[in-house]
Amino acid sequence: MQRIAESELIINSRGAVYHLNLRPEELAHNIITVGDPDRVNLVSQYFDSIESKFQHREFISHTGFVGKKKVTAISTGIGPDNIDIVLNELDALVNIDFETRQIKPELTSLNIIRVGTSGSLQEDVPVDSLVASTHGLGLDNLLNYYRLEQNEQENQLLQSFVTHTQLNSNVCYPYISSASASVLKHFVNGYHQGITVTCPGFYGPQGRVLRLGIQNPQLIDRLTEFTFGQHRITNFEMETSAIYGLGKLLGHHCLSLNAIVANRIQKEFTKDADKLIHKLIQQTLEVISNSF
Ligand code: R1P
Ligand code: URA
Repeated sequence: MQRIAESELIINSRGAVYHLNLRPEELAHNIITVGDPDRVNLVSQYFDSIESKFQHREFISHTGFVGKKKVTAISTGIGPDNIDIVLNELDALVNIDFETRQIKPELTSLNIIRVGTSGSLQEDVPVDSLVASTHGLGLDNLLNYYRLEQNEQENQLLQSFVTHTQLNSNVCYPYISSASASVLKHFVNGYHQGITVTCPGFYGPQGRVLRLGIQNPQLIDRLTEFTFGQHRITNFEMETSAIYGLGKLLGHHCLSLNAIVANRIQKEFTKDADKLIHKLIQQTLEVISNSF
């Protein structure tokens, strides 16, 4: 089997993968990703015990136990480019032998749950509610660098989306990937479900106008109005499609959970983001502890 060169998979002097600064034995197979490095503490404060803590750049990780389940909480920073690093390195930690630098003959699937904040695109998905993303629809282009194959229904949805939004190839080639059904099924009661659109920025790419004009002023309305069969877009943020696309290609079980802090239709922002995030973290850990 082919050996992966030092330049392609960088392992530091501690024997840890370069960006995440984690060795294979320092990662749990149940993983919670958060955008904000400070949020890792909020997750691990609910652990029954903490085994290890590491940091390199914006990638902070705490690993410990919730009941009998080992969990790693790790920060990704903002955006799909960071997700490219995090998903590839998490996968390398379980599926590449760091001694031989070869892909292991038996592959491991990780459970990866994003606990993030998000903006709602629907009036009936108010601030302080929670969304479990059935799909990640990427406007960020990351998965166009990989060989993501979309099925017939996904291709039809994308075609209809491009026609409806008028987002042409000067801006992006949208892609779509879905949540792991086996993880999503645990997040039904108390959660809205819908398509989450992932944007490569917070301002222009999410239709926010401060001082700069934007190419597609109709974008928010078009996203809100879009339907395909029983599917509609509930919200947008900046990581879900990248997690779903790479997770699917690498064989991991991924879910994105969104704490709705802004409603772009009602033009509201939550008064207590911390309370909402704590609730989502506690509910996620409860599912991991009881059902995984
Ligand atoms: C933007 O403020 C950030 O918040 C959302 C977006 O996806 C983006 O990362 O998620 P997090 O709260 O997890 O960072
Ligand atoms: N995160 C985003 O990306 N957008 C929002 O509107 C809120 C949180």
